[in-house]
Amino acid sequence: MLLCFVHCTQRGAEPVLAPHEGAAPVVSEAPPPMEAGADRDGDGLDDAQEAALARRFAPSVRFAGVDPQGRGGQHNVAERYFPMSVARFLAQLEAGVYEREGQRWLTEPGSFSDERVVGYPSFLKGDPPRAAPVYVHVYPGEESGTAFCEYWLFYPYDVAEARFLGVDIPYGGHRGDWEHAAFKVQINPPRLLGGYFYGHDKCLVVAAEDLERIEDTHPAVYVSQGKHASYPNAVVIASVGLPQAIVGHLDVANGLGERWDTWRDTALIDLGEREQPRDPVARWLGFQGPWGPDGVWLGSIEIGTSATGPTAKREWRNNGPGTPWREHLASRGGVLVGAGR
Ligand SMILES: [Ca+2]
Ligand SMILES: [Ca+2]
Repeated sequence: MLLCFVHCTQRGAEPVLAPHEGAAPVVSEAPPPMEAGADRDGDGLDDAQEAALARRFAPSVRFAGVDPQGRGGQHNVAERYFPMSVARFLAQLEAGVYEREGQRWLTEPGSFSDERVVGYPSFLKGDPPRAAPVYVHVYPGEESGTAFCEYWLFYPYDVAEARFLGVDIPYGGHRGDWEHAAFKVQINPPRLLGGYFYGHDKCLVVAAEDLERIEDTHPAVYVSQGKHASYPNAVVIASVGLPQAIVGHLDVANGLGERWDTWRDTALIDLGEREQPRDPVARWLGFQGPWGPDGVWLGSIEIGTSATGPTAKREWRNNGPGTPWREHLASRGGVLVGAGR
């Protein structure tokens, strides 16, 4: 009965994988240098200045790890599914060659069609921690001298397990996951003006003075284990607004796992604007469909699906208004746990 109520449907067939000895596709996603004085994405900001702002305010991304005190219950596990280079993902999709669980696998090529991305397996772990690029979108704010910096991550898999009426079941996991956080900034002198943290269709707003930061301009972003929602502090918090006795799923964003200071040794790939994308991403930035074939249902309500990409989301170039973080924290019974590092 329970499993009839909570179920995964419209789930694309899993491709049949065979062990493969050949080489994995090799790709380069190196962006062309940003030219000072140029405005190739047509947003009114000097492109070289956009690049400088993106790096100046790039976040410290903190993944979840095992908490020795066990806070987080059944979800107290370390992150295993990390972001991935889109270029590398698409090369694998088109070759039908994947790396999973430390082995190489071969299947039929998938496709990146007008409707949705299909034909790739579940449980792809992404690139090794800190190896993926961060996709950035910088655009001018309405107030003179301000800008917004959005930081987008592509995860090939989102995994989750929840306790429904006391029974643990996998729910909500899906192929293709796009997550992000954004910051409003003052351009000169560079200063953080506020933060916007996303996940589970929420926008959590944080005032500048409440942002955790490194070297003054780099905010911390805590990523919830498996689901990859973004939070401004190390926290354990209900992911849905229902009593835990009915639906027990916690976002464990404790920051005890991998730490990724994205302004150091990370490719920050500027997306440009929807109408004028940059060369490395022009092929896929305008794609409006889901980046995977999965759907998850609670009765007749679709509660999870393969995610759409940056420009298909309403938050693209549209940060705030949202829910004040402290208000959300209190309403969900969230507990700040402190990363201890
Ligand atoms: Ca520009
Ligand atoms: Ca731009």
